[in-house]
Order: sequence, then structure tokens, then C-alpha cells
Amino acid sequence: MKNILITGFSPFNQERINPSYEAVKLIDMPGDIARIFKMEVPTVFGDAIRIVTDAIDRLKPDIIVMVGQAGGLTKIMLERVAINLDDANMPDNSGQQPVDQPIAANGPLAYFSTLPLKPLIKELVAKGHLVGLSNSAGTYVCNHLLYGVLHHLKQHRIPAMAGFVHVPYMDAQVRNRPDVPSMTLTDMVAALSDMIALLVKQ
Ligand code: PCA
Repeated sequence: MKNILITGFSPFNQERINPSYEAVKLIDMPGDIARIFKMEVPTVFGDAIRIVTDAIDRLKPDIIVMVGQAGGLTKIMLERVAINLDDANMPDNSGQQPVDQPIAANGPLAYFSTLPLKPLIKELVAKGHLVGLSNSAGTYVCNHLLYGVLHHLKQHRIPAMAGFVHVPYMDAQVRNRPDVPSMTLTDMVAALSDMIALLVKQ
């Protein structure tokens, strides 16, 4: 049976919730298909990578799916790439705001997600989910975590598959912002659950 680690982030930038962890909490899989481990990761440079790579070493997951919020999206986006750059346009939850800093001093410029992105997106779209491919995970804590995890897997020759998914705001977050796009938590959970089920079948 496969072990899967799924992470979401804590709320940041004055939001009271982060839909990524709200959705992760609700993902449900029959127990005989996979063993799912869920974690809420602090939106903090450094700590996010430390906490998730510690969990990887402890839990030895076969598949790692990290989820974060990207306010303003109209679809769920699967990230293709993580770049070796922290460039925060707002402080993280501990007040750090790195600008133009490498994540790993001697690391490669970028890593690609190792999830089967194109077939996954095709199948999810065919099931009616609003899902697309993104070529930039930004330069904030989400990109930082994806880069840090892929770097850890590479350095320690860990054969796990890993990738990152950005979700839009959830509807409750935009009640007073009618022009900002959002998605229901139910739709996010359905898309993420189908995605995990497809990955387990790989
Ligand atoms: N989104 C941020 C960090 C935490 C989160 O949920 C990002 O896109 O970098």
C-alpha cells in the first residue's frame, strides 16, 4: 500500500483561513487504497521546508502533494517548476521577508515537479474539474517549499514523486470582494481527492 503525504499551509496575509489546508483536511480515501498523512505547514520560510522534509524522512511517503493558496486564480493549478529564489513581496508569518535570495546556495536553478502533470490534468479535466498547468509557483513560501522538497529528494536519492498544487480562494474568503474569483471547498476537495486517487493508481 502506498504512503501519501499531503500538506496544506496555515493562513497568511491577514486571511483567517487557508483553503489549502481546509481542503486537505477533508480529503478522504478508502483505507485499503493508500495510507494518507496530512500536515498543516506554517507559512514561514525555512520552517516549511524543515517540517516537511522531516516528515518525509520519518513517514517515507511514495507520493508527496503539497497544496497552497494562490488568491485570484479561477482554477486549481498544478505547478510544473520550482525556482531557486526567495523574493517575498510581503512578510511571512514570522516576519521574514527575503528578497532576491537563493533557497539552496549551491543548488540548481530549478527543479521540475515529478508528478505526471499532463496526463493527470487531462484526466481531471475529463472528470469535470477546473484544473490547469502553471509554469510559475511564484517566489514566496509555496515555491520555496516545492524547491526545498525536490532538492531534499534529489540530494538523498529518495524515489518519491512530489509536486505542488495551488488552489484559488474559497468562496467564504471573498464574501466582501465580489470581483475576486473563488471556488467552493467542495469542488476543491473533489478535485484533490480524484487527483490523489489517480496518483495512487500510477
Ligand atoms: N500560499 C503562499 C504561501 C502559503 C500559501 O498558501 C504562496 O503561494 O507562496
